[in-house]
Amino acid sequence: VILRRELEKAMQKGHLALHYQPIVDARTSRLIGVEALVRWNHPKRGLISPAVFIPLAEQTGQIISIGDWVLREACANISEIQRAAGHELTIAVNISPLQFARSRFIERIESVLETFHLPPKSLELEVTEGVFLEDEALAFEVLESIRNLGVRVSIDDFGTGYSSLSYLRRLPVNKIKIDRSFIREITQNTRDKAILGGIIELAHHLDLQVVAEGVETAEQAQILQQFRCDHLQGFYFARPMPFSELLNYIAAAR
Ligand code: G
Ligand code: G
Ligand code: MN
Ligand code: NA
Repeated sequence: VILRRELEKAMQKGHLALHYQPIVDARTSRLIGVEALVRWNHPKRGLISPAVFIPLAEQTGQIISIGDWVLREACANISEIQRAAGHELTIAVNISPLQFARSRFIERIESVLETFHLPPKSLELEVTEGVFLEDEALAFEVLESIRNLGVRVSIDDFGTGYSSLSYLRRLPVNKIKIDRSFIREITQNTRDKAILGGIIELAHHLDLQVVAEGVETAEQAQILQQFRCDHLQGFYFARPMPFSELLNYIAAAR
């Protein structure tokens, strides 16, 4: 209960911030997008991870207002990010199942795109397989509406949920993000490597793009490149960083 009030205060006082993690093309290492990751800058406790306060916010319902803020903030920053890069980039925003199921979600997206004059394809929504748990038919409907807007959708943490690969066939999404637990041991574990290769090949047969998360070493990046993984994200390339740092990073990479 204390934390709930604290989180309320954090939002009012502007203590939430977005960090951005670069996502690169697997072949060229060129920057193709960034993922927005929320942080709580607590005056006493320092930086608090979303892994701590997002589950809390989901319990209290505060995820709705936090999610709205994250979406607006990310969209407010994107044109400056694109200007710094000198080319179009995608900004990926994590969407919690509760946000997704809300009746006015699509209108929120439309209104934010309009406010910031954004081309819809600049925005990507990352949803987990959790969005299908509550009301599968509704989830498919929302995904269709998002697709009709021209906004992209990726399945985050792919492989950790309940869905099977054959389920993928029916999903109106553009991309899967393979969970980092599948990447961690690919250099030592031939089974993990085989699974990874299989997922990538199948996704490509279904015309889905593939991002690998949690890439930490050059060896992992090389294997993923051999498997024709499209995009890579992880500490090997860059850590999540504040907006101002991202602009410096982009300037240095050009
Ligand atoms: O940034 P970090 O790796 O600590 O993120 C931890 C978890 O919090 C991840 O699962 C990530 O998807 C989630 N997360 C980060 N930012 C957001 C956000 O803005 N909204 C939601 N719903 N989840 C987020
Ligand atoms: O669930 P989601 O994929 O949105 O989570 C993103 C989280 O993964 C962020 O908290 C981010 O800090 C973390 N992350 C990003 N790259 C790496 C990496 O290379 N290794 C590890 N261990 N975590 C990473
Ligand atoms: Mn994510
Ligand atoms: Na993820």
